[in-house]
Amino acid sequence: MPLAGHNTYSLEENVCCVRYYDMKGITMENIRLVDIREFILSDNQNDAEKIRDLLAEKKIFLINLMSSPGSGKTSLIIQTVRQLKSKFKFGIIEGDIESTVDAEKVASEGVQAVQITTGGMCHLDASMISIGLEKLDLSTLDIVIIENIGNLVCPAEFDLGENLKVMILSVPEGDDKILKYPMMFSVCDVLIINKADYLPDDGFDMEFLIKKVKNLNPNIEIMMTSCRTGAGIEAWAEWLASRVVEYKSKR
Ligand SMILES: Nc1nc2c(ncn2[C@@H]2O[C@H](COP(=O)(O)OP(=O)(O)OP(=O)(O)O)[C@@H](O)[C@H]2O)c(=O)[nH]1
Ligand SMILES: [Mg+2]
Repeated sequence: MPLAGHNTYSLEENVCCVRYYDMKGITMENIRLVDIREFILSDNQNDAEKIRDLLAEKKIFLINLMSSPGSGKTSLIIQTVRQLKSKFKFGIIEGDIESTVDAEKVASEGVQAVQITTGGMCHLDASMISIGLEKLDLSTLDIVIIENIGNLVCPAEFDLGENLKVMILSVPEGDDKILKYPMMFSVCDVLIINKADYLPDDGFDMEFLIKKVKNLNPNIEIMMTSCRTGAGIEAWAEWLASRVVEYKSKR
């Protein structure tokens, strides 16, 4: 049976969705399907468990920070470090496709920083984090923050051995990202709505967003910040500090 073409279906009244697939001339008889996704994810899971064990032994709290490009990941790391550096020692693993720009910014705050450049891959995986951790002096650290590649899709799938998955959504991105990238919202422990200095914004319906997020992920913590004005940063830092203290006391 030829698979070429597209199919059309109705999503809601008045909305027609076209799902396009371009496999001209290919038939089921000449396709051999090799699903490597499961292998990749189970390998990753093994690496992630090793990281979790290693860091538990050293009482280091690991945060995986994710968002679209430009939502404020590096800015939030800098603000968090400034708020908490008298209490905790930080190490930062920066993930980017190219450049050392973000590692240079966070290192200028006086923290250990490692830049991982993936050269094109759109997410970090646990094997990359293991390499990054080798470059940090773990004996001196309390918290490691991973700044994942700016992307709301692939990073959601990869366990990095973290204790906390945090995502940032910035106000200018719009309130509809929950509809387009539900997986990211469903796997995270914390949602930070950043660039709150853009509020009020007629195009951003906070009530709608929070209702949708809570329906999808009832246990998620939602906080609002502005890395520009500093609003909400203290509350976030205090909340994080209490989580870290609790984690360390149980190890
Ligand atoms: N108005 C406003 N601008 C912000 C805020 N937070 C960050 N920015 C600005 O947004 C831009 C991107 O911030 P970054 O912290 O570099 O964002 P990022 O998520 O690390 O970006 P990538 O690493 O490129 O994905 C910078 O110009 C910041 O100064 C905020 O709360 N309000
Ligand atoms: Mg950044």
